[in-house]
Amino acid sequence: MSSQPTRSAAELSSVHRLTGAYLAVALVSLTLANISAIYQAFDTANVDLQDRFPIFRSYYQGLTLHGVGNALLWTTFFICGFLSFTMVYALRRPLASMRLAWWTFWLMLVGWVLTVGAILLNQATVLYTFYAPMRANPAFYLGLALVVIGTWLTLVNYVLTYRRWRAEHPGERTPIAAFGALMTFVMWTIASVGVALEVVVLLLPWSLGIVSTVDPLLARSLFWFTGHPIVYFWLLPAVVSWYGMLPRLAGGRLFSENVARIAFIVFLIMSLPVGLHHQYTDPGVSEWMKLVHAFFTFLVFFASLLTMFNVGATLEFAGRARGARGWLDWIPRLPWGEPAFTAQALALILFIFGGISGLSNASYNVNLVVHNTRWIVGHFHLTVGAAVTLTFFGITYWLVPFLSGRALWSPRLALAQAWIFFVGELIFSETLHRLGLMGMPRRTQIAAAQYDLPAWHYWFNSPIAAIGGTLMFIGGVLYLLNIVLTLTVSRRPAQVEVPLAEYAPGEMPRVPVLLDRWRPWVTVAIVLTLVAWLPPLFTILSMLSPVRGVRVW
Ligand code: HAS
Ligand code: CU1
Repeated sequence: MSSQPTRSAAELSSVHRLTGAYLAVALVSLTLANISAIYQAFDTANVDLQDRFPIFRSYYQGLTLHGVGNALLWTTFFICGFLSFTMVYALRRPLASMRLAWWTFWLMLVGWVLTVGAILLNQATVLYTFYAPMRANPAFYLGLALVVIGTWLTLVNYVLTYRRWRAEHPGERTPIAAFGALMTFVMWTIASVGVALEVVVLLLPWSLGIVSTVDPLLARSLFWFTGHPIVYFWLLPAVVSWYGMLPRLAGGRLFSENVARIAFIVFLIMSLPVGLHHQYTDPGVSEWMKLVHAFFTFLVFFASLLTMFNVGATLEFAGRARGARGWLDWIPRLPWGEPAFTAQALALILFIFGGISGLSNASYNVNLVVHNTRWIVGHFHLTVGAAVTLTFFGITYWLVPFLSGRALWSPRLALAQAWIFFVGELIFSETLHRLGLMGMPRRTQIAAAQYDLPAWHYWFNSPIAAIGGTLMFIGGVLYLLNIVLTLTVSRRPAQVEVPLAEYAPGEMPRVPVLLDRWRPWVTVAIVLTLVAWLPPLFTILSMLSPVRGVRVW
């Protein structure tokens, strides 16, 4: 170990209940969000489950629950739990304030109840992007605002924790997992200013009736200021696991800690100035600024390419350490019998395809073909739905046994679960990309739409998507089942260690000082953000055309 453990195991364990509480809310979000998943999968195949089993008031209420519950709540609560745990164990000291941490959790839970309550009561059927002028109940916006404030308080706690650690360990390099956890929250806190302004200045006063109109383009643009970097807020915790924990799960060492740091730094400085790639088709935004955001998008892509190289090399070395000699036989030598490893390895494989479709989206002219079609749905299921979610599944497979002291109820079921989800995701996303190229729209209940193309329903197209979606659904159910049975039925004690890298004193990676600094990189991030966002926001502000709200459901 680099630093002598500064605190006893008992002191570190103060974070366990907090992490468990966040995971519990994350799992409830995932469960609720995916009740409607099967409705959507079947809708692609032109089968209207909503009509036969109307548990939702409309297809779109279910779709809102799906998007908000998965993309916004399952992710955020999982991340707060997992990264708090990671900070504590990587720095080997408790959080600066457990009292603040618990207040933060309760605040976020109140936000969760308001948001989910508004959706379940059919008062916020506005989908997860909540575009104005669709107007939700104020509780929906207020709830989301509380969740965001909770993430800011989480950063405050991490920074205080980090400063104390720094005072105790002058001159030492920040362990990579803690570095990544901090990066995630620093990047996110800068990024979330956009959606905070949107909600507090525009949407909340408007939904409360304090002002009567809202400007849709301004609201959308503030949304996408946050809406692109939020995808990296979801991804970076997975990257923390790939760099900080997967190497040990695979039986090896991270190939290059410095390349890992450079990737995190690129994620920090390039995640923000790219959001206009979601608005290529929007009028009222200069074409030049769209082009600037397009080029910056190619730069942020680079951070994931570095990750691909670094994690790929790490896994190859791990396989060779297990005796592989040929070109590719390191792959079967990896610990495929270990669910915590396998789920994350399968996530990585799916992320390669998600990256490819991301690159197509980012290309200005290609985007015009795929924008607002099912292609985009295919893309984000491979990224947040697969790379991130399968990685989180893998993390749970060691974290829940560690926290509960009970061995995973069935490792074999967990392995089957990861593979079923992987195959389902492959089929589902491939088909959605194809349907998107045929013009099948997204955010649309196909089974009730007035327009339809016979080619969409050719057996190889939409029915196959429904099969893929059903496999993913089964994968989700098996995951929940295993976790619940672990917590209730499993009697064997867990034999799990936190898979953070440990180094003997002479083996520490040598890290240039600049790769362990904050101020220069945060400054670059803020400057690039201002350069990329001030001009379009000024233009939009100079030609506001506010409208009244509508309730479309
Ligand atoms: Fe995206 C739309 C561009 C990544 C999520 N994206 C979305 C939406 C979501 C989303 C949710 O430019 C829809 C938003 C909405 O509702 O409208 N995206 C990109 C690009 C990347 C990218 C260039 N997206 C993500 C990630 C997400 C995510 C990550 C969630 C976590 N995306 C776009 C664009 C749009 C968009 C446009 C707007 C489209 C439109 O018109 O609306 C890149 O960052 C991707 C980089 C990824 C790679 C892959 C690296 C691969 C790795 C795996 C290594 C594998 C190994 C294998 C080592 C370069 C690291 C190991 C081998 C073994 C054998 C185990
Ligand atoms: Cu994006």
